[in-house]
Amino acid sequence: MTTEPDFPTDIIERGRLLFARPFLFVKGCVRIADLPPMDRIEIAFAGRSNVGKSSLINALCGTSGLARTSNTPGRTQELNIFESQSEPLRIVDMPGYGFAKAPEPKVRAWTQLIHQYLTGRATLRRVYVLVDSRHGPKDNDISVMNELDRAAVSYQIVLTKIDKPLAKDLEKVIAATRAAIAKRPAAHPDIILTSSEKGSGLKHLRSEIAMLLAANNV
Ligand SMILES: Nc1nc2c(ncn2[C@@H]2O[C@H](COP(=O)(O)OP(=O)(O)OP(=O)(O)O)[C@@H](O)[C@H]2O)c(=O)[nH]1
Ligand SMILES: [Mg+2]
Repeated sequence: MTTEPDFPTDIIERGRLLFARPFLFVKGCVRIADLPPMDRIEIAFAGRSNVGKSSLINALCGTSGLARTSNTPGRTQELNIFESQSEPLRIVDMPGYGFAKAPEPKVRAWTQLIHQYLTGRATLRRVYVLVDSRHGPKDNDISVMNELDRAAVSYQIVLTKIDKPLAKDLEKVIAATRAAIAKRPAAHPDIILTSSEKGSGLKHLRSEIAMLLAANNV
């Protein structure tokens, strides 16, 4: 298993405190016009349908029912907004992409909403692109990375559900993911390994978010 970067202790502590205090659900947005004003830093969780975006937000915030999760792909259908009560930080849970079974007009509307949000939001400081650790990046993940590189929006890959694959298979997926992000201008060089089920990688992710706040002078 790869090791996590060494964060300064004050950053680790800030990350812990940030998520020890409540995050509240603010609203679900089906249109860009519904989004709250750009008055704070935003981070978004994007990824294929069913990859574990909503579960990871719940695990991160320590609140099981904050974001709605489901076994059925296509659970999250809006840009769901959560806000910290202690820091000027907003978390956006996005609908998943690549869900072929949804009705075509819905898929088109989601795709457009995701695209507009990811490439046109000035306060969006980091996109966590979630990738299933059993499969590695797929074509639609690569398309999203291309789009974020073009728009110069910072993103970081999070491998999800690491409780599922065998260690040797996970190592192969990590290597493939490293190769996929090498030389990408907007990609963070570190990959975060998580399991919402086991709580793995949460400290790493919280520390990255605390780093982001510090880097933005917040
Ligand atoms: N084993 C395991 N299962 C997980 C993990 N994270 C999520 N799941 C399961 O994966 C399924 C999908 O999780 P969600 O969090 O709803 O996924 P999502 O990416 O938000 O899905 P959409 O909103 O449909 O795009 C659920 O059945 C979760 O219980 C994990 O770390 N380990
Ligand atoms: Mg979801």
